[in-house]
Amino acid sequence: MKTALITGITGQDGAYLAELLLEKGYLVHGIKRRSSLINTNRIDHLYQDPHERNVRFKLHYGDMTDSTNLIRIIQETQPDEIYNLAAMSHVKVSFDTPEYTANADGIGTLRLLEAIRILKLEKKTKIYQASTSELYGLVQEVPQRETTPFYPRSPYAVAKLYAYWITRNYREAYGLFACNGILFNHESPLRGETFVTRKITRAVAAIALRLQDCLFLGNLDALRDWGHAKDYVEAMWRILQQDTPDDFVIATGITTSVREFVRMAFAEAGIVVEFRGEGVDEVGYVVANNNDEYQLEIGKQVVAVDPTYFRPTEVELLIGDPTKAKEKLGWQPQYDLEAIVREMVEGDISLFAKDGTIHLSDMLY
Ligand code: NDP
Ligand code: GDR
Repeated sequence: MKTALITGITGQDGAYLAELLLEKGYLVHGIKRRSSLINTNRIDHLYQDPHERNVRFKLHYGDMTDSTNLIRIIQETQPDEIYNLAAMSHVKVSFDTPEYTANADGIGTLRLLEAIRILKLEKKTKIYQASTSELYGLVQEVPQRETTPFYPRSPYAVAKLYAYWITRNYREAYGLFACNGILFNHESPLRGETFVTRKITRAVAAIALRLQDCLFLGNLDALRDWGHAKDYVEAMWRILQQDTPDDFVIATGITTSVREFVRMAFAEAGIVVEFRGEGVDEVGYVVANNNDEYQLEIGKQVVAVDPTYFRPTEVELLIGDPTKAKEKLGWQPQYDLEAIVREMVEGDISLFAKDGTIHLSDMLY
């Protein structure tokens, strides 16, 4: 039985990856940081009573900012594969907490790589680093591929740039099986509520159910290459199953604006939204309602721009070229954007129908 250690197991990708590895027969260890409330909703269905025999899913308290803790967990678990998914992953928040982001996302990766060396596990333990399309930042070339120059545009992306290069350096310097997956945005019903896709699908559900009036967003022109998290964790696993360590772009090759995502999400609920105006004065309003369940009047304004959500430096256009992953990993995304939007909107409508609470966090970023 292979053993995997996942950092960031309570996150969107951690949950899907844990599920995938358990299906494949792995013993899965996850690192979870301490929180004042239990935040294991995404992985509760994988829970196994630790007092039973043959438990294949185990959680350990830990933090990417604590080397002693990481070394000890790796020593105890002796993993064949480490997936480093833990990060302060919100681009806008990284402008508020730049030093912490550098520590957790940048130096945190170094801590794991050094732990492998300190414990002399170079021959045994492979490591996957969650690199990101944010590395490309200011457009240098489209579509972006493995050889496209990086130009990070946020403290998050700069921290991830360090993590990318330290991973490559440990591969070249010490022969570690260390790989970067340069993943473009990937979404799902498990996506954090303050990333734009989930913020939109939650708002569509809340507006349709008349729990919320209007959705406030930042840059509607931003273009993203959106895939499904389930497809992308499959790519992570495939990257570590190669004969030699390498770096791969994982993307769909199709880009869509935030504005278009909003239209698609409302359309999924039967509500047709159009936009008028420009810049901070742009608004989205209802032009047709094809769903009798939702009492939304024609002309109602449901989207507005709030400059609070603008970023000091923005990434305007991401579109990835997944050719290398297709050829070498045999990887192919199964979901298109329409299917992703449908799953997310349906998920949020049923969530709000059960519990119609708007949380404070819905107002942030
Ligand atoms: P999430 O934000 O959903 O999950 C992040 C995880 O990291 C959570 O489990 C979080 O714990 C944990 N974490 C944060 N800080 C620390 C810390 N200091 N110590 C230990 N754990 C910590 O991210 P995703 O699942 O979406 O992304 C996974 C990884 O992939 C991240 O590194 C992200 O930067 C990267 N990435 C994501 C992409 C995407 O589109 N989703 C695209 C490219 C890269 P808690 O639950 O307690 O907050
Ligand atoms: P991103 O994701 O920054 O690409 O990082 P996010 O969904 O936050 O933003 C995507 C684009 O939408 C614009 N936008 C808004 N974003 C948020 N969050 N809230 C808004 O109200 C809003 N309005 C417009 C943003 O400006 C941006 O252009 C995600 C994270 O998962 C990273 O960890 C990962 O590395 C990258 O994807 C690839």
